[in-house]
Amino acid sequence: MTEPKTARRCSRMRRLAAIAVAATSSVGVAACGEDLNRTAPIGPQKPHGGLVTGYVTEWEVVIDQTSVRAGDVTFVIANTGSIDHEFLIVRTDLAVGAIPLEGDRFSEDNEELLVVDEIPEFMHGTVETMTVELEPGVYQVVCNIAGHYGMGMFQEFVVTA
Ligand SMILES: [Cu+2]
Repeated sequence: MTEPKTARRCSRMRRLAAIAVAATSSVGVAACGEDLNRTAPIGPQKPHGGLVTGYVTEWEVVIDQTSVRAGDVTFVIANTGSIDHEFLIVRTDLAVGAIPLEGDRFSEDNEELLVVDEIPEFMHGTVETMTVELEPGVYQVVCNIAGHYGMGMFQEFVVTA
């Protein structure tokens, strides 16, 4: 039977379409849904990953959900402040806000953390989007421009299996 193969491909397309829908506005994706329902009577699987929207400003990082399931996670982040900021995803078991500073920022070479990905410094009044595949773990989303982490630009972020 070729049905499982079709379902798998469809599921992947649905996930990609879901991200596109969330990140932009609306695109029709009905065709796959019917197919999937027919081959998977227990109902469509919840897609992994997700969409996180938020903003950076003086002096905080705010996101609309602090926990998502592992997978492709799209961040849509606005800089609503009056100066430039950046948005780093850091995997670490260090307590939120407690990454040791060297001077006025933390070392991104610190062995106790891993900068998984980042939206580099971007202008106030602009919005940036980044999609990153995240494994289960504890992360912090932060700004590490000189002085900013110490001023409070961090937020815990958890990825579950
Ligand atoms: Cu900043």
